[in-house]
Amino acid sequence: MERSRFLLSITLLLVHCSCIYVAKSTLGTGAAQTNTTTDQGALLALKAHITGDPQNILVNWSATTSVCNWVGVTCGARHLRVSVLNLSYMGLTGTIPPNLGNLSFLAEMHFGNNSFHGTLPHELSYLRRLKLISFVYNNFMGFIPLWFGSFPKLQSFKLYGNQFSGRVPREIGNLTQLREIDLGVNNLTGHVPVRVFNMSSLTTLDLFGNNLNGGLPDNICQHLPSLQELNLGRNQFDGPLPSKLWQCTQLLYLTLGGNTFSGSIPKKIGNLTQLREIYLDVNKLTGTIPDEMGDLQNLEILTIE
Ligand SMILES: *[C@@H]1O[C@H](CO)[C@@H](O)[C@H](O)[C@H]1NC(C)=O
Ligand SMILES: *[C@@H]1O[C@H](CO)[C@@H](O)[C@H](O)[C@H]1NC(C)=O
Ligand SMILES: *[C@@H]1O[C@H](CO)[C@@H](O)[C@H](O)[C@H]1NC(C)=O
Ligand SMILES: *[C@@H]1O[C@H](CO)[C@@H](O)[C@H](O)[C@H]1NC(C)=O
Ligand SMILES: *[C@@H]1O[C@H](CO)[C@@H](O)[C@H](O)[C@H]1NC(C)=O
Ligand SMILES: *[C@@H]1O[C@H](CO)[C@@H](O)[C@H](O)[C@H]1NC(C)=O
Ligand SMILES: *[C@@H]1O[C@H](CO)[C@@H](O)[C@H](O)[C@H]1NC(C)=O
Ligand SMILES: *[C@@H]1O[C@H](CO)[C@@H](O)[C@H](O)[C@H]1NC(C)=O
Ligand SMILES: CC(=O)N[C@H]1CO[C@H](CO)[C@@H](O)[C@@H]1O
Repeated sequence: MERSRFLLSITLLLVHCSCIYVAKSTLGTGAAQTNTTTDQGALLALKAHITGDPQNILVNWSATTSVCNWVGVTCGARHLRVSVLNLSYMGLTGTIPPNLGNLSFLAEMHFGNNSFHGTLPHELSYLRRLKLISFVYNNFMGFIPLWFGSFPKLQSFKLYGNQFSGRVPREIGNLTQLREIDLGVNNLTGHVPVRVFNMSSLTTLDLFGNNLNGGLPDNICQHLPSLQELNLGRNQFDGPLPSKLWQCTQLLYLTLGGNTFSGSIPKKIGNLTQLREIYLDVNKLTGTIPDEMGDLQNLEILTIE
């Protein structure tokens, strides 16, 4: 009697539990499906904005298969929402529709080496989980939107090889997780906001081949302890080389060539013992090459005009 009542209560408990479980999982699947539909809608809108796909790569981007199986698309295991969109090297031509801002679980956006053009819709600012943005080697134009400063998790921001114009927004300085900034080979003008030289998370700062000008803060390296690559080549930077450059002790690559930097090469450059490549050519530097440069044991390339 006791035993059967005990068993009954266990059975009831199990039934009870599985009811809750079923209810929960139905709810979960429902929400996921709704939002998978949202993701599908966003990507079909992107497909509709693609005017050239010579290799017919997006042929299976259709409602007959789940978005998670579409080429270039990766879904997160937990939510089954689109987390990575990798359209690099697909030879695509087209524009970015505002609907991409609906991919609310997107963490990585790789659009490199295609022929996307036009401007970036502000709806992309809804993508709060973004960690990586790469639009390298496309034909995007317009200003770098200020809302790039609003991605709390962004680690890598690459716009190399487009036609972005205007200034480097100071809002980039808000991105406390940012490690890589690559804005090279665009048409950016004006001064680089001091805040950008003050982002202690940075390992790469590449502004090569723009029309940026002004001097560098003398204490530039006090706030960039992790910097491994600094590329400011082919711009219109001027003034002296920062005397505290030697404090960027992790530097591997230093490119300052093709500017109008003046004055002498700081002796303490010899303290940058990790340096592998240094480009100082085509500037207005004067004086002699410091003997201390002989201390740079890892140096493979040195150009000085
Ligand atoms: C879609 O196409 C890609 C390559 O063309 C292929 O790897 C993938 O399996 C296809 N997916 C489906 C669901 O057919
Ligand atoms: C993106 O796709 C390209 C070509 O399909 C591939 O080479 C590259 O490794 C991919 N990148 C990532 C981060 O998956
Ligand atoms: C997706 O985004 C577009 C444009 O930003 C919007 O009009 C639309 O309502 C969104 N669709 C869904 C299903 O959320
Ligand atoms: C990417 O595209 C650029 C310009 O179209 C080209 O110079 C570069 O070699 C390409 N990168 C690769 C790895 O194919
Ligand atoms: C950047 O941070 C400042 C405060 O430090 C804040 O006022 C501003 O709204 C932020 N900008 C963006 C785009 O998040
Ligand atoms: C770059 O900007 C300058 C002026 O800021 C303009 O005259 C020039 O046409 C631009 N070049 C391109 C390729 O957009
Ligand atoms: C640079 O960062 C330090 C703290 O990390 C802060 O005290 C200083 O005000 C910042 N300078 C600028 C110009 O943003
Ligand atoms: C910089 O290098 C000199 C030798 O060239 C050395 O005496 C000095 O201690 C080094 N300073 C630091 C901070 O590493
Ligand atoms: C689980 C999940 O991501 N739910 C979201 C589905 O989409 C709606 C509307 O876009 C959001 O409010 C939910 O949070």
